[in-house]
Amino acid sequence: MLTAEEKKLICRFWDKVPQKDVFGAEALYRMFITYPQTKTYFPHFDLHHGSDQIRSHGKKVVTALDNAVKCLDNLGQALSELSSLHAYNLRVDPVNFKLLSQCFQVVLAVHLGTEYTPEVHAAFDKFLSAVAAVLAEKYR
Ligand code: HNI
Repeated sequence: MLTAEEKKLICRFWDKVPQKDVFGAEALYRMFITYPQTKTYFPHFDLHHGSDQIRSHGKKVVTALDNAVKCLDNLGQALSELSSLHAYNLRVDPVNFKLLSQCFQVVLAVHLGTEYTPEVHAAFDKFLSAVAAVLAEKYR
């Protein structure tokens, strides 16, 4: 459960994050390089750095996160369709959500430096865990 203080931190921070689409693509690329097993879900993608598919998918992921930040009080409903998609159609092993979350946080830390304070880091980590929990909740 996110506290009221954490929700405030997440919203304030997310508002200030520049070029979110680029960050989404960078997080995906990092995931593919650091955890190559994640590439198995994207056999139909060109996984080279900066490819159109990585850029466009990065944008989709970030748009979903943006929507989630706007619905922190009701993540389950906000992500319900995506949860069904990942569980029933894509069948992504839920361990992978943690991997993408971690990569996304590295991207934020690299680009935002001191603005990504330990408090923001902690709140954002909790937020991404909550998103991952919703995306994985229909697996059983
Ligand atoms: Ni995920 C499609 C959001 C984690 C594999 N994913 C999507 C779409 C969104 C999305 C949005 C596009 C849906 C649509 O077209 O209707 N994915 C998210 C979010 C997270 C996440 C918010 C976690 C924070 N997805 C992951 C992970 C994997 C993953 C960790 C696998 C390693 N996702 C996929 C695949 C697709 C996908 C595969 C379909 C891609 C395509 O276009 O064919």
